[in-house]
Amino acid sequence: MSETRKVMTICLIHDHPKVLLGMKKRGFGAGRWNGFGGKVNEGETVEEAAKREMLEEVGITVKSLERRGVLDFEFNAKRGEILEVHIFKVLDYFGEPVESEEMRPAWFNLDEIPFTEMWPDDIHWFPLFLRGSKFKGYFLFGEGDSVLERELQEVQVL
Ligand code: 6OG
Repeated sequence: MSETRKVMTICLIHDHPKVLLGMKKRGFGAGRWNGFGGKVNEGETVEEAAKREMLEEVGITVKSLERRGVLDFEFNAKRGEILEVHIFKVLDYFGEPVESEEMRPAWFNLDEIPFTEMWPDDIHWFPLFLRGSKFKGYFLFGEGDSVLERELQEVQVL
């Protein structure tokens, strides 16, 4: 069976003990808290896309970032269409979070991360992200918020 891939980004700012999330106001994933990001455009590197989305969605200029995870997502109802999501930690930035048409930002204490209002994969990889690991994984989603298959491993190199 042929496979298509959409490459996407998620950027997270972890200023201990808080993490910046955004409530997605429209489109895919609306109503969930998530990091900031979107699709990688043609002619753009994944890092460039991650920085562009941070500026567009929350008004933050990213000076440096580090890739920390790559996750493949697939929906049972749409087998063969993989969302390849690259997860970055923002290391250095300037600006303050500003609400956009797409996202309403808020800082969360690490013990108050709203996992029940996030994509169901997040509860699995957030702990790895927060403790500084790099990781790779695959999640297959079924109806509603069910996860039918899940693989997640820490890696040294992505
Ligand atoms: P736009 O469609 O707004 O980008 N995204 C996911 N994030 C998590 N945690 N889990 C998923 O499981 C996701 N699927 C997509 C990637 C969509 C944004 O949502 C993220 C992008 O940051 C299925 O361009």
